[in-house]
Amino acid sequence: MSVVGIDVGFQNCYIAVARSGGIETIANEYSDRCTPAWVSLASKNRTIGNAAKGQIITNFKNTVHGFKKFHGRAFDDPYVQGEKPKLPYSLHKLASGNTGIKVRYLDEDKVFTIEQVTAMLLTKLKETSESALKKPVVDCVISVPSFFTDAERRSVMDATQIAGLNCLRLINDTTAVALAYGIYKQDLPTPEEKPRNVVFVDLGHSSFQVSISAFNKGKLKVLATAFDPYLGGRNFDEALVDNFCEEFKARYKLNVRENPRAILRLSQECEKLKKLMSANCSDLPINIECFMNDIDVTGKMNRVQFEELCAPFLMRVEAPLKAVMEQSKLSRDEIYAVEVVGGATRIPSIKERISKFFGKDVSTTLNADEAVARGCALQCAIMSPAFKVREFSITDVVPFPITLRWKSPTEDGVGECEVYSKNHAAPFSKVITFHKKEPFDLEAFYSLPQELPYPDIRIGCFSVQNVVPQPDGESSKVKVKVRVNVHGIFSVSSASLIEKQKGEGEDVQMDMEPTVQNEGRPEDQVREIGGVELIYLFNLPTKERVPGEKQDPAAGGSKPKVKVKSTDLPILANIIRQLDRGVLNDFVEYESQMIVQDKLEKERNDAKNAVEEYVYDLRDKLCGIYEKYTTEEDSNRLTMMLEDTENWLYEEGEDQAKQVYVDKLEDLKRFGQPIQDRHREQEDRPRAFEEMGKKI
Ligand code: ATP
Ligand code: K
Ligand code: MG
Repeated sequence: MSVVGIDVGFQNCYIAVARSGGIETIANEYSDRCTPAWVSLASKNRTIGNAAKGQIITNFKNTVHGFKKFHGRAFDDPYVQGEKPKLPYSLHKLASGNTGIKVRYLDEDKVFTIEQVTAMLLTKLKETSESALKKPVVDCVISVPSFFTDAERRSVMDATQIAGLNCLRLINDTTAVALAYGIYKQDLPTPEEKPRNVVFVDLGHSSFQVSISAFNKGKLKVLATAFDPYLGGRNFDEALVDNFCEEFKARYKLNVRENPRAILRLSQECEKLKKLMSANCSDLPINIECFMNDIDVTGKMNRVQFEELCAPFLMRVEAPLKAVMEQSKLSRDEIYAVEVVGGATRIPSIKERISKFFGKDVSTTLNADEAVARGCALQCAIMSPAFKVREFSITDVVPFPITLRWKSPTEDGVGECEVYSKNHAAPFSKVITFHKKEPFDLEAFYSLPQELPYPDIRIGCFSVQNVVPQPDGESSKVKVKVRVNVHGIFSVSSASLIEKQKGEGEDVQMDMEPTVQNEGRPEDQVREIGGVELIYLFNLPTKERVPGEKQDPAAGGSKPKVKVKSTDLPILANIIRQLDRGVLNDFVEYESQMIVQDKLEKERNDAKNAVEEYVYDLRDKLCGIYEKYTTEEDSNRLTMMLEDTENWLYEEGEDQAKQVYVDKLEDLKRFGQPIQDRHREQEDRPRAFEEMGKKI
């Protein structure tokens, strides 16, 4: 079983793994611990990560990046529409209404779903982990922003499945960081003592997340989260790009906006400039040669100007800090530390603002780039039976309140109940008891539209089927279990019809409460809402309860023993924006075909490179060390052959099947090998004599 944690960032991905020595962040084949979230499609293969980023100028229409926030989004979503004109590649409205990505791949126009694109990236990250661990990787923990809704989380889960990964938990970025912070701390307060409250701030490329966690020995409880889903390092890059577009228009009469390549180059340079300004206050230059129309451009900026330019974004730092403090009901002196991570927290004025708000210096004890991935790997290690990890339980929160609504033709009106309040503990299951005579629908939605990062408040509709009245015509008791699972995803997970058994008195109470021990807050145990009971069932911080597991009504002890018959009811779920399950399976298959295609293309290229290398190597040696092992005539003939092959490689031989290159190499070797052999023999002879000498 593999223990792998993956931070899939909007811009940068990191992988951490557990090895006997502990948790380690691993490097990819470029010796880079960061793999860019880029995917490039081409006529023969895909390139992913660092290599894809290298394609941005030459193949910009088919090089996809900045796609993380298209998960679970409708094409018509204002965010998607806002991004569209900024992207060098095309977006496409899928039949489902979801956002697709249109590219040319294998010389065909193709539309990929966002799940497929993320799966491509995950395939790369999976391969990187596999080559580091030298074994297949399936199990992993992956991070998502804490503000990701159900639709977004489900979409990421589907991507992991397409990539052949088994995601044990989707963990919130800031929760992963909290785990990475807390698990090694030896001096945490005991469970009886007042907890240590720590604020975690993550400002990445696309978003700003803040959370407060309360730590005691062996556990952390997230108290509150707040966010600005649209504030990140990219806003600062964009502000710089806008600034220089204006400047270059005035100075050089260049319409940069009309040239996607130029915009891409300018963005890269602006990001570099932004990073340099984090370390320098003085004027810094930006120089781009042959920028457009053969014109070289230059510009400059210093930190004061930068801060002025970005003032509207800097101003947005405070609101989430304020919101998280208000929700936690803590005062500033109850905050033990403010830990910051994420690349964009390196901007000095961001740090200043955070530290000013809390009235204390921010701590940077965690690795700003790798803490999320490390937290993911730690969570994976905790969940893995193969690893022994210090007990550490995590209780996370529900980011947006969730409400259930139902109607029935015989019941007048609509019933409604908020099943999860904001910051409710998660994962968490509850049982709701209905009194119904016929099947009914439960519609789940987010009850505070103004808090959601997108306009669609729906989660899904769950139809509880096969409900029938009691034999006496009365309503039946239907127990419905709802839960927010370990990934932070809501569902109506099971339903059962409770029947009174024959021979029981009318006054005998049916079991009102499941007998499973309630670990929730006691005051929440039972609530009556419009004739609907809401029972908080249990709160299992890390492990999921087996779905459909039966409770034993006799185990309660204090309750009268009542005979009831419980029948499981099927639930038909219609989830918003979810990929069709059949289509998902096709995508799994298609991803593996693409992996094979990439592998074949790599082998073909390797075979071609082998011919090329052989040509250069042999030609050099023919005029050098091989000279005395061949006749002039043979040497000339072979040199001619090599030259022909070189020319062939640039023309007809540029794009051939693997076997053609293999055969070509064989041809050359028929002439080259004997020379090589004679050379080796000669080299080996003195050595052989030496050996013999030793023996004698
Ligand atoms: P997200 O968390 O939004 O999904 P991400 O995880 O990919 O995005 P990070 O890797 O945490 O983002 O941060 C990347 C951002 O940090 C980029 O905008 C990058 O330019 C910025 N950044 C990195 N180093 C510096 C620096 N020294 N000064 C300023 N900004 C920096
Ligand atoms: K990251
Ligand atoms: Mg991040």
